Amino acid sequence: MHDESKNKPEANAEGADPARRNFMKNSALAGLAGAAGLALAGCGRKGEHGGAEGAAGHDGEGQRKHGEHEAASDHVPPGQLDEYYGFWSGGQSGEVRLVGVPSMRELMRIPVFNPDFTIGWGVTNESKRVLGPNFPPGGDCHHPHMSQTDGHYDGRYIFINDKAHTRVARIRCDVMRTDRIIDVPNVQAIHGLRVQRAPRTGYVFANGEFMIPAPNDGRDLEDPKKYQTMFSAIDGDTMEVAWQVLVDGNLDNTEADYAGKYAISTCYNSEGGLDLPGTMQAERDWAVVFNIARIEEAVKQGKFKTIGDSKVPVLDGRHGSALTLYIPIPKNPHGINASPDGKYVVANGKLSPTVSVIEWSRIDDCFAGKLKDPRDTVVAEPELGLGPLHTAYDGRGNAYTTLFIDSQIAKWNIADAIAAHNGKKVNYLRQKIDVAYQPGHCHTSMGESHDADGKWLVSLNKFSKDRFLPTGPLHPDNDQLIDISGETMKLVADGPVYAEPHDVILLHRRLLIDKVKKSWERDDPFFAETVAMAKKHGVNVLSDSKVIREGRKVFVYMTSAAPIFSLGSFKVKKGDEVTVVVTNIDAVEDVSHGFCIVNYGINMEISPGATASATFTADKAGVFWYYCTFFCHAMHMEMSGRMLVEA
Ligand code: K7E
Ligand code: CUA
Ligand code: CA
Repeated sequence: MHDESKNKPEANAEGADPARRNFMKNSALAGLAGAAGLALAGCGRKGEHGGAEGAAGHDGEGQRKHGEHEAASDHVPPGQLDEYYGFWSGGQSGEVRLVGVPSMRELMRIPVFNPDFTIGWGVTNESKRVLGPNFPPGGDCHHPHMSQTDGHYDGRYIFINDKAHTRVARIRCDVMRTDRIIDVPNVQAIHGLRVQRAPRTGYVFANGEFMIPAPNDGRDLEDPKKYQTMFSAIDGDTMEVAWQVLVDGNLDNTEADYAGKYAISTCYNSEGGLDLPGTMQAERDWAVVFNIARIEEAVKQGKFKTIGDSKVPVLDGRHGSALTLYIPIPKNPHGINASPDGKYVVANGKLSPTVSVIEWSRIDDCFAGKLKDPRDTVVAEPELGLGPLHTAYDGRGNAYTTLFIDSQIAKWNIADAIAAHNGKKVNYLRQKIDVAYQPGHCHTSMGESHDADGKWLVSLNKFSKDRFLPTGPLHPDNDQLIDISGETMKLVADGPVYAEPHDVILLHRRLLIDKVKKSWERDDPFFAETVAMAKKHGVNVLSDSKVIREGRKVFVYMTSAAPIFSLGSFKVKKGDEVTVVVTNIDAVEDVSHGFCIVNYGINMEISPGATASATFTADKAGVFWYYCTFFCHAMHMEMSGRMLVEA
């Protein structure tokens, strides 16, 4: 179905056997369509190379034509810094990872929804204040997005969704730590998540994916017609849900414009189906646009209801509402991505080989009544290949769309796609490059902002299959780095990753390099509550070593300075509730300590300037050593002490 001989040398590198590529493609097709016993309607290809005849998509030719351009190197010499920081979603691991680009070196992991013993996330009181007292065992995060001001990344926060437990989290970029996690009421499974770009973030937009009864308290179980979902706007400063809009259908991915006027979400289940075939009935589902000014006005005028215990204003944005606009899109659309020039937003067809290019200004016209048919907001619908999922941009007018089933990325030109839509004989397809294998998101450097710089593209591939040494039945994902700085895309590197990064943002280091703190400030809110507790006990955490008893509660205060804890031992009684508070008074950059109590399930990281605490019940009598877990000093092994628990 596809001439593999055109593959560029890098795609034919060792291990990328064309026959296997076809196998992957066919099995993915079977998985998508076969399971439902349905053909991929509308997926017939006009030619070998998608919809464009005589395509420059024949990338072998393209490469010869522009052969001067050498692929940029991913090599970053020892001691040199990467030019970009990537925030990788950790998917069902629940964490976020900080990765250097182009080296693809992992710099840090930031626990978000997952317990993490390295830093005591889920162990320390400070983390439990973020996670909540009864935090669930993990999360499923897909979409990390940095706060913006006027369409530029502003380096304040990363926001990320948790599909598994219907939550949204915020990560502080100055200390790379999660500082807020909230539950979103009235919906189930937050999937799509984006930030308001202008005037600033502002709102964080979050899609409730699955449709449920309202309230979901046991009523209407067998009455799917009553199931519904909502679009939520969260105030990114207070982390409170500002309002919710009830929609028809479900909600998949979401995106915001560059003017601060709209958010837009894809819906793949306009049918209200309860199973796979049920969601694949309609040739078109839709993208729904949310008119932010009108919604805010409706909230002000009290045109909302509330559901159950939640106080969040819920507005009706179903068909016929003045708050929303439903734009028909083929078929089961998935990703939705705004172009960095602020003019367009592209809905990716998934079960249609097309993407739909929507012009924001025509959405203005639609809401103003100047355009009657919402479909008239679609100014191009280029055919790109099988399984378009997500689109990224280079800031030079080109778009890059992942083709899940074809295992390719299609580079296409937006202006030419619009011209072709208007009947001009132009070829919008620039190139297709093979990736290994089955890409979900792709992302370009600075590509979700006005500052899209078109240097790098990362393709987040779900399957790695034969690209790496076997790791047992579970394979790593494969993130591929592609140089997009020239006319043709060049595959530069493969990087195995633990499941499952859905999405990533690539930020120039200038956004963070001077803003990230190298030690904690003493008045940091992250541990302010713990310091306030100490103060109430008359303890100065920077200098005092004290054991304070209040009935069955014991508070143990100590400092750490390499290589000693200020308390060599402390004594409690079996059954006491013990709170250990450790303050790292080492002011030396990078001298972090850990505090682990053996056989007690306690470990916490205490970086320079930090105060950390953990509370537990001393339920075992005996001698229990505590020790430092971060190798901090030549005498690190000796950095220890004894907790004496009296029977
Ligand atoms: Cu396509 Cu959750 Cu953005 Cu996965 S989503 S790929
Ligand atoms: Cu402190 Cu090791
Ligand atoms: Ca559908």
